[in-house]
Amino acid sequence: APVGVFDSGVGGLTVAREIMRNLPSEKIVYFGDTARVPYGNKSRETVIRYSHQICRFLQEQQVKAIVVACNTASAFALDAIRDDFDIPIIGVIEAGAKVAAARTRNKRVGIIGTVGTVGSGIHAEYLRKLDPEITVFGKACPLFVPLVEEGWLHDPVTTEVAARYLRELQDKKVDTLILGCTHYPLLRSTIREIMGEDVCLVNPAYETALELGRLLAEKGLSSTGAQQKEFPYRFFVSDLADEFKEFANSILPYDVEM
Ligand code: DGN
Repeated sequence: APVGVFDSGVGGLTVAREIMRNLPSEKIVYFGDTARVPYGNKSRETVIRYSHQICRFLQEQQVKAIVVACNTASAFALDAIRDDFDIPIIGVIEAGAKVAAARTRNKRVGIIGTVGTVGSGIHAEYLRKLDPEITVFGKACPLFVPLVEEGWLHDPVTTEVAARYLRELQDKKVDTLILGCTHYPLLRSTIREIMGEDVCLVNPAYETALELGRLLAEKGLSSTGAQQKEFPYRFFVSDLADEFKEFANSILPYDVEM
């Protein structure tokens, strides 16, 4: 059976991509809620309602586990959907927080994400449970998502925007920074340039793929990949399939069919 992956839109493809790279035997059914994106500035109740609807859809596709690839949906809806579906469900926040707690030396961790994710304070909650001495500094970077979707990954405008957003975290001397939004791993080199070589950048998309591998193994749900006859990845969106395809083809290693 496939793994279900969902996001508010195209961003979760950074998570799907890491699952493809790190767990190549797993099939994926991806759902991008492109009609209702962004989730980053919607209320908790709304994000929970949307997440529920999508999980029901994925359940109909017979998925064996669900990855909530969207940081905002993970922050707001993970507990609610875990209560209502009896397959394993993981979000993207816990795995990133675990790695950040393990990597920080000065116990000052930065988290960047949408207004919703940063405002939820969920990273601080996880991190302080892991290590009460850690101080978390959050900064919402709402302009990053449209810049990435515009394709301005290596652009002076993006560098300028990033420098402004990140100055505060530099002043706080964080030594570890969680890229707490689906789109931000695509800005990794720009963020690296500004934060410098000494700051550890945590990519929750990658960490979540590894966590999914551990979870599937533990539950005896891992695929062997033997005799895969069909193309292992299926994509569904709620709107604008052509735009989705264009973005997907720019970051995935093959041409997406829908
Ligand atoms: N996928 C969202 C997230 O990771 O928080 C970003 C896009 C959005 O809905 N604003």
